[in-house]
Amino acid sequence: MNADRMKIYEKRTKLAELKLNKILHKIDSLKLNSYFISRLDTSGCKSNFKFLKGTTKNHLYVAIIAVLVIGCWWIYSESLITGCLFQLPYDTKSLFRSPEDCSMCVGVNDVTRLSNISAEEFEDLYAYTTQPVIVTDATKNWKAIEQFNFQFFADFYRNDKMGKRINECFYFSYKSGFKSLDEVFSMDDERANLSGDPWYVGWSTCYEEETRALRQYYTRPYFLPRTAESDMVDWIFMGGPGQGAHMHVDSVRHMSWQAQVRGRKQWQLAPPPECFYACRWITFSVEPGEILVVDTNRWYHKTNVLPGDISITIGAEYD
Ligand SMILES: O=C(O)CCC(=O)C(=O)O
Repeated sequence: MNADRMKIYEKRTKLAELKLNKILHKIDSLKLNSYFISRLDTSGCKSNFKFLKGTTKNHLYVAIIAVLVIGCWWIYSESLITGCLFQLPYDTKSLFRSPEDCSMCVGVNDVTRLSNISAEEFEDLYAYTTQPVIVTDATKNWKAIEQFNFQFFADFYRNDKMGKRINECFYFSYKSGFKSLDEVFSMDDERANLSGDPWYVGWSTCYEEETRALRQYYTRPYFLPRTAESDMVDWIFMGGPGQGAHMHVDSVRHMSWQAQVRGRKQWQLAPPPECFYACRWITFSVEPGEILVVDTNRWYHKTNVLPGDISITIGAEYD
């Protein structure tokens, strides 16, 4: 700053100081309280915060209200299908997912039931689409159909087969109250036989040897595309009638299949909230021995075990 500008600056500061003192004296002599001071008309004052003035300020308010309205609508529409206003932390992912192109669900009104389909045809028509499909003849000769039950998994995880190692990867307790697979396989016989408090749990395999050991009881579904790979992780869901998974959307890497090894389970698929007015909800049940293929990353889904046997499913992702 040069000397002249410095002088002007000092002069202006002095002047402002004098003016301020004058105003303070006036306020003092008039004995005004803070309420009156706060109501003084300061519209003549110059402000550097131009973005907060006049129409621009109104635009800011409108923008804030619009963001709030859109945010509330989004949370509300998510809550319509999930039944909860907030689901933290697992489902927060769904709040931040990018909006769907509703062509994923327009015209998809039901599940398609198939049998005796070649891997090529399945790949061309269904494998990577959003059309949910049930293949009815893909678990023939699976030992799992005969042998999977509560006791099988209790022995598998508690006894020698897994070297007493309890799985600690993904575990979903739903409303069971069991905090770990260890607790699941320590439940009393009454509850395990579905005569006590209802329960439903899900988990993924964790170790290659665990997946390999389980895969001796089932094989890769014959209809999957020949080039499709599955990683060494399988998913198991097990529990009694009236129980199931709450409405949610997944954030897994690939498409997946799920075989209904025992029991019957009802599925409800909901379009993403932004497609509510363009698409329909779909409800269907999967019977023992059937395999469901559905894109759970795009369809919101909820399950409910139907009356009768315990429901046990096994599934995996494929690319
Ligand atoms: O099978 C179930 O009950 C739930 C399955 C599920 O939520 C999923 O695969 O994402």
